[in-house]
Amino acid sequence: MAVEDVKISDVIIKTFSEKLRGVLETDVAIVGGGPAGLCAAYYLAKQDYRVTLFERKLSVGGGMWGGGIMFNQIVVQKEGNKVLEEFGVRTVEVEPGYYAADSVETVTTLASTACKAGARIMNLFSVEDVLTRDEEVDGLVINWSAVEIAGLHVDPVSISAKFIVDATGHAAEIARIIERKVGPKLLTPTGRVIGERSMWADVAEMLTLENTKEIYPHVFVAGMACNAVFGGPRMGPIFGGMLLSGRKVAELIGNRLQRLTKS
Ligand code: 48F
Repeated sequence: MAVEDVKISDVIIKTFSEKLRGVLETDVAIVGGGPAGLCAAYYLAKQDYRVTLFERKLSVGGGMWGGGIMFNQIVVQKEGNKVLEEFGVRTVEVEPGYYAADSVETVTTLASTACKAGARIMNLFSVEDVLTRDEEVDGLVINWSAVEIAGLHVDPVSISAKFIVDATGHAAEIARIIERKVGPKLLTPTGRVIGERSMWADVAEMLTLENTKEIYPHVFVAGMACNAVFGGPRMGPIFGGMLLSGRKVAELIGNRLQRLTKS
């Protein structure tokens, strides 16, 4: 059967418009499609919540593709390995307690599993602001990354979300937007983003998980952004903390959504 060029366009425009309209109201909006964001998306979608993940770049995966110094291998510890096993990523215990995985297999499996569980992944979108009612954050302001990159003067659109996850990595962009625009009212010791410290993998892994929490009413932080917000160290190419943080934020928000449904 011959295919008509204009019909191909029509199918794309029709289905994408439906997809975009479908994310206007979401239970959880995740900003950033690195390992923490992808993991959070999967565990929330698995609980049947409406989850939308916005990723600025063409591809999701964040800092995982390149492993360490572009050697496309990642390392996780025992707890992180259990998460990878749940996703079906193949790992090898190279030294006791040090598991290695192929970074490309890991990213693609996390993304595919999150999509198949029902998470909607919107790549090429940048979150440029939060939506506020007085001081309450109840959504996000989104625009095409191409608009941002080209510096075009084009207005964004908004989406509403019951909960938001800042999984933007080192930049902690959502926390910084709230600090700048709403005020120094983050749930950190100073009310501000404290800023990431130098490399110390052991402490960083522990603190990433410990600091996966609510940083402003209805706004949570996950992954490397936890360390930027709460002043934890960075950790290099060990990714267990990212995966466990994504799973933890999904549990925390899942509990809150459950309480909302009951009340
Ligand atoms: O940086 P990233 O991979 O964050 P993560 O999930 O994992 C951190 C590790 O990759 C690594 C590490 C582990 O040892 O230290 O750095 O915490 O992924 C963050 C994603 O968020 C996107 C960005 O393009 C990246 O893919 N992002 C950042 N700001 C925005 C955004 C924004 N405003 N809107 C949309 N996407």
